[in-house]
Amino acid sequence: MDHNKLALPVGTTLDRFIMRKQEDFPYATGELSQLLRDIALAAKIVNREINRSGLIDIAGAYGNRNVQGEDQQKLDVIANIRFIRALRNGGEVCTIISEEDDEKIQTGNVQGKYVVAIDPLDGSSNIDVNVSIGTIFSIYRRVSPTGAEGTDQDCLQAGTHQVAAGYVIYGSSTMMVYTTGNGVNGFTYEPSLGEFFLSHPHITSPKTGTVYSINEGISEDFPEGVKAFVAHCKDQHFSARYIGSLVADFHRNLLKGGIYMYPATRKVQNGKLRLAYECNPLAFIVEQAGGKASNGFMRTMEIQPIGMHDRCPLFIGSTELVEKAEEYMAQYANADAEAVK
Ligand code: AHM
Ligand code: MG
Repeated sequence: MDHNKLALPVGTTLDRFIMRKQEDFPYATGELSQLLRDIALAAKIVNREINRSGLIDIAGAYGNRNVQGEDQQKLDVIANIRFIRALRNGGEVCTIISEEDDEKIQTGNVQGKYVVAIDPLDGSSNIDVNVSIGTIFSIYRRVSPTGAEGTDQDCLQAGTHQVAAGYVIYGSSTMMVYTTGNGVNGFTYEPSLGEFFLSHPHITSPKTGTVYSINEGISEDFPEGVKAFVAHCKDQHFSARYIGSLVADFHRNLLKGGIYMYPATRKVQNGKLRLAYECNPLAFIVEQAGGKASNGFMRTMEIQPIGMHDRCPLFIGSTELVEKAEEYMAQYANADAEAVK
């Protein structure tokens, strides 16, 4: 009897995969590996909270208290607490930048060699309506010497200095996708085993696609270059797909081909998305998968941040589509510059 057929192998766990990758670098100390495992553990806990959120709301519907008598907290706040706790306990991270906190967070681990920028739960307006949401993270090696708290300089590095980046999508299944600069791999969560398993090895993004993702409801406020590019997409009979959850829109376009855009608008003149923990990590992933990320004029990862919560326009996805969008942006650059004066 073929025993393999009776019990099919379950595959490679995320932990094992991270360990194997570390063995490829003989001088690696294992700290980055541990840090990735810390993030995966926090993601499992957040996944559990998200899956229960409807039930918790029912239990806490009167007076905003849950069954334990604790005050209800919004899921994005809970996710923030979970990730910060995991990173603090892990010991590898000296400083964290989080979308949920104005100031940088010092973990107290002054020997930690890494800085993490994180959006603990992106797409929060979708939480209450059961639509996919995500966590996005970016990892840098600190530039200041260990032995003291992380500095502004550690936190304000251009995206090209990222050593790893990834996202977790809490969707029809939960997945973690990450890169350490050597390709992109995706892992699907198996809830009954409590493990992420390698399900999408070596993700490569199609060079082009037929999907564009943008909030067209505010198209009157778009720069002329974006209006012209969207008209081009329509001429080509592309499909419009926009969930309003960056990770979900990005993930679909990464796998199937397409472009996601959040341009500057009249209301948000630097775009809405944040460079450190939304644009740069996804830019690192898309480039590693063969795609492209730009602010319309230059490579996202080469932008020098000035503040930790800087915003930046984002055009991200299949290379040919991002390049086409950049062509239109260049063509209308003068008209757009006049319009904002
Ligand atoms: P958030 O960080 O407050 O959740 O906002 C980011 C989200 C993205 O996930 C999404 O792509 C975008 O905002 C949607 O914005 P809009 O509603 O303006 O289209
Ligand atoms: Mg966000």
